[in-house]
Amino acid sequence: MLIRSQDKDLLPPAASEITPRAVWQQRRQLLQLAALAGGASLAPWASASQTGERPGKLAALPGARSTLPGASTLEALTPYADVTGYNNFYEFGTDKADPARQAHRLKTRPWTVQVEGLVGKPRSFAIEDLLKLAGMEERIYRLRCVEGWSMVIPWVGYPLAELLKQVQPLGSAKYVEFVSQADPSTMPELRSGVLDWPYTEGLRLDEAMHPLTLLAFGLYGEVLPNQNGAPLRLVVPWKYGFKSAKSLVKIRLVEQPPKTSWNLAAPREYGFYSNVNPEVAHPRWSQANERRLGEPGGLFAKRRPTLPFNGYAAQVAQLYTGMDLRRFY
Ligand SMILES: Nc1nc2c(c(=O)[nH]1)N[C@H]1C(S)=C(S)[C@@H](COP(=O)(O)O)O[C@H]1N2
Ligand SMILES: [Mo]
Repeated sequence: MLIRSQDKDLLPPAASEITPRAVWQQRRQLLQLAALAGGASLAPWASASQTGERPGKLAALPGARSTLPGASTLEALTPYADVTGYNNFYEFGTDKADPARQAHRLKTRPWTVQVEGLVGKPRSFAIEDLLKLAGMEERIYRLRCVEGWSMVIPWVGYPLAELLKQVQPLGSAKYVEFVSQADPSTMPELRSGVLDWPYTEGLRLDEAMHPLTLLAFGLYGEVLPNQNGAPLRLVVPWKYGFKSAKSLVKIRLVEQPPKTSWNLAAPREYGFYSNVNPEVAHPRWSQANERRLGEPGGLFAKRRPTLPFNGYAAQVAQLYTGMDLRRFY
């Protein structure tokens, strides 16, 4: 492995890729246990960068481990190979292996993100400026896909609120629309009518401002692989994965709920809210449990129960007080 000088201090001795994955997973668990036993001051997990994880050989993007409630978990990380090899990024094809095969075509430089709409200071941000806008944090979130599988991913990023504050949302702004890159010269599936392109998603403004809502630039201590939504994507851990739009080019503050690609494609199946909810079945399948990718046993591994709000109820349930979540699915 080529160790560039800027990366050196990220790598504790003997923790390069020569350490087999099983060993560092185990070491990480030991560190977690030690931290737990040691009590208060240490967050109960070792950050990906601290354990020397540089599994993708992409540019380093370290993040200080977040101490925010909900931004950690003791569950085992999903192996890098699954996080980067089993993806939904329909612009590059609908097979789970297509993004890893095709997304190398995505051109992530130059890259700008337009932040506009009902804001006092609309602005276009170069990716270089976005990378410096706020301190990078590492957060370990569960990602639950509406299709019934889940992963545990160490993301690197900062709260979306940090970016939104820069543009000064007006009082009339109630929702936020997120628009992904749509470049027919690099994204083969744009020729198909499988979704309305560009891929568009939306959140209520208070959801977008919630401290758990992450603007992610990296995972496993490195910049995002293209197939995971480089150079920046949304991660909303309490909602089904499709709310977390990849490769963002536009963020627009608006008064009415924006139209979203999945809701347009199948309104009965994909609502605007899409909070993870084991009690509301998808019209074609139950959402009561999930398969954790990368666990021993593969397809035959025991499925685990899906938790309300994907396990983040303590942090986010109050956003929905008084709402009928069967109606607003
Ligand atoms: N632009 C775009 N963003 C997207 C998607 C997509 O097809 N296009 N798929 C979504 C779905 S369904 C999921 S589950 C997550 C998957 O993220 P991951 O591949 O990084 O695990 O990305 C979401 N963001
Ligand atoms: Mo998904």
